[in-house]
Amino acid sequence: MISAEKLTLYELAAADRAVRFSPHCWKVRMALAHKGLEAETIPWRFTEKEQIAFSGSRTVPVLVHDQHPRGDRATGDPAISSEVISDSWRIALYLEERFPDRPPLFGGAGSIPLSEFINSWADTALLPSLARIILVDIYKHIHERDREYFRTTREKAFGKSLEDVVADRDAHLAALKQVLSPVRRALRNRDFICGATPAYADYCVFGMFMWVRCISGFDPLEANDPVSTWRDRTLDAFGGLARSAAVAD
Ligand SMILES: N[C@@H](CCC(=O)N[C@@H](CS)C(=O)NCC(=O)O)C(=O)O
Repeated sequence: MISAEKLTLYELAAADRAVRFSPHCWKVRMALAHKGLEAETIPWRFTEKEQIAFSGSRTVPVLVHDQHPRGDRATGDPAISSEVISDSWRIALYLEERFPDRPPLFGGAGSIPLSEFINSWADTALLPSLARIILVDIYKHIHERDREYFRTTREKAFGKSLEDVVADRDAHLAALKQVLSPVRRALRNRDFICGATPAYADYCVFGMFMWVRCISGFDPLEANDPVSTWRDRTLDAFGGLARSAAVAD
């Protein structure tokens, strides 16, 4: 990136602001690393809606891409252009379009719909399955200012108390194993969902496991599960970026 550009990423933080646990923010973190881009990250909490109101979004990730005149943003010159993008999928598309000379996230335009399918699968099948295991861990580790909001909104979504949602862990683990079957099968013939090296579809699934890793001490995968081996490989990508991320105590 030329020195006149700046990327800023708003991402969800736990009570410990170093712990960034949003699955969707992790998709973007990995996408930025894939493209070799650096971003300043700003911790954000569930109830700080006014802090991202400028984006028109009530959720993170939110990415701001500023371009400054004269190649030097240290002069205090106002940005000549400032793009604000919310929603991890839209951010991934933006990065691919704005940084075409960097490694591709999708392996060509023809693969974008397939990656979108994987992203939707991760959000609608894998995320709820993992939520049934870690919901109370999230509650325990978020800032106390966020707790009532989190409990109210999530209990409304699940139609029961957080404690009741996670009550039958063994059943939820069995269900998760089943949900992960397509990933397990895809990994029989290759190291990553996208092939020999990871790309955005991997990050869509991996983001969900970073969510669990950063906010819960519990590992829902068995060590001999190929999904666990794939997760290890992805934890090591980009110099161990994800492996070195702060986790909740
Ligand atoms: N489809 C959105 C989902 C974003 C989302 O749900 N973010 C959560 C954090 S993981 C959030 O900001 N939640 C705020 C809230 O629940 O009020 C994306 O992919 O970016």
